[in-house]
Amino acid sequence: MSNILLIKTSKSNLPDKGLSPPLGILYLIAYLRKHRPADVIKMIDLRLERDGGQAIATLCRDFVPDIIGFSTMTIEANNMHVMAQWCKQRFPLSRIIVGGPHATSFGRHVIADPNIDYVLAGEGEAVFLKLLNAIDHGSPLSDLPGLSYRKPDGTIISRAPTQELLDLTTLPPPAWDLHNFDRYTDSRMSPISLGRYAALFTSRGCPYQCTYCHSIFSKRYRALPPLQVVDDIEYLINTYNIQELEIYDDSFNLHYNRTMAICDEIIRRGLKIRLLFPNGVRGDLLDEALIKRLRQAGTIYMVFAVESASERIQQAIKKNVNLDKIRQNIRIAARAGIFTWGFFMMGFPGETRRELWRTAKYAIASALHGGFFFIVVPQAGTELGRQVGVDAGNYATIKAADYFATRNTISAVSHWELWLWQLLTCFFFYAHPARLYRILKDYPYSPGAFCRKAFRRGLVFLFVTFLRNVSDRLRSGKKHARVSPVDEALRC
Ligand code: B12
Ligand code: SF4
Repeated sequence: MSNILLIKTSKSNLPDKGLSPPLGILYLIAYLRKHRPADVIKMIDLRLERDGGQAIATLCRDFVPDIIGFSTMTIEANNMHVMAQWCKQRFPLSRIIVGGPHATSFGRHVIADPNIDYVLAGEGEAVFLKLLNAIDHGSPLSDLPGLSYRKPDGTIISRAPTQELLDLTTLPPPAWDLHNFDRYTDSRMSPISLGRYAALFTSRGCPYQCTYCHSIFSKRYRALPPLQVVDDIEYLINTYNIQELEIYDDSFNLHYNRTMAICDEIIRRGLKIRLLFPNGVRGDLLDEALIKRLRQAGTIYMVFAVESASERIQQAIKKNVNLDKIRQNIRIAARAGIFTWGFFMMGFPGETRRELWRTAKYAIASALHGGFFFIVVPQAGTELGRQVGVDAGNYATIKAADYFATRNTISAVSHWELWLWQLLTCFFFYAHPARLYRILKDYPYSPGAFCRKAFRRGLVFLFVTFLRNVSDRLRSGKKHARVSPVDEALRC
């Protein structure tokens, strides 16, 4: 039996407005409860706290953790190292373990921190359980997949993530009883939604090969059967009074019949739920019948992940979506009453003015209600990261890679110009009179809610991003006028 404390890290000590339920931790807890019922488990989400150390100290007033697990994205890495040091000083006998996307990208570098005992990469549930059992029994750790650790002589051992992936039907739903839904109502992934919500993964993994994408859950697609998905949704509605559900799957609509069956079952049971897909759908796998069924099942918001409207870039990044089909499906979805959003990425390797213009034109002329125009940030552990040399060696310089600020460019234009493309595309996209009219007409909530959202999420965000870009421009302008693809891609 162990006392376990799981911590969702934050990127700063300011409460975060763009967040979502800490699903990674909630899944781990549910799994541990099933397989190690004697453990006492506590959790804390530092994104909701102003002073992480103080919050942990309060939580651990009568609780000495044997195990402290951090769930961390790369953008939160600095703060995680600070918190790991704080925890090691306060609880010197605790074992400190780091998991999550950052551990998956940078395992060997994270374990170089002497305050951290183990790093676990990839899908966490089964290997975390194995690690805890091995620690309890003093068994050897050398064959645990995904584990990085230091041997007593200081040598670092680091193993590739597990290929023995979980059968999702055996995975208990997230430990929702530990989640304080009220504290998350104001912050979420979807820019438009309102009300009490939960988030769900109905499948893990994605078989496509997009070069910029992570592979935390591998390239093998595993999905829950439709009835189990709808049981989970019904449970959330009945037990926690959920009005909205954000679905974060990497490839929710990969299987047409499964998607249709989920909608049919929601409709058959008469569930009152608003569905949102803020992590995107594969837009060219939809058709009119499925879009209309998704709408009937309660879908109010859907993101189409287009990324680039240049055929050359689509091939280079191995996304290979059918751009015409997506354009057509956006129109169908918008007409069906779904608030449609687009994901676009600007600044792929060697991307030219002409290619940036194609993407801007595609977005502006589309029937989308809204869109995000992200700057390409190569992630470690991805094919794109390897192409531009973002893997080993850059760790010390990585602080935050921000999709909304161009501190670097790997494209064919300067970072100043790339920023201008992002800014102008955004401006002409949102200043389009037809789009403004459709936003006001189709917004799924009240006009008052629209004004509050537009102000808080839209204008404030744009203003802050603008200031951040200007300050980055001034700082980096002093260093280099034009940026080399590799090291500068990560310089903050
Ligand atoms: C929802 C989401 C968001 C939400 C909330 C993120 C959050 N929870 O903090 C929002 C919209 C705010 C967001 C924003 C960003 N996101 Co995001 N997001 C996601 C998304 C779609 C789902 C995350 C999730 O809930 N996963 C479900 C759970 C079950 O998975 P998990 O957390 O990975 O946990 C599993 C394992 O990692 C492991 N594990 C996790 N924690 C622990 C802890 C221990 C101790 C152990 C042993 C194991 C373990 O076990 C878990 C179960 O198997 C992922 C993509 C994806 N499919 O995962 C991207 C993802 C996490 N985001 C990513 C990025 C880059 C960002 C941004 C930095 C983008 C940007 N530049 O603006 C921002 C930064 C946000 C910030 N803090 O400022 C990257 C992270 C890459 C990295 N190396 O860090 C991902 C992987 C997508 C990608 N592009 O590759 N994001
Ligand atoms: S970007 Fe989307 S479609 Fe491409 S591999 Fe990642 S999850 Fe799959």
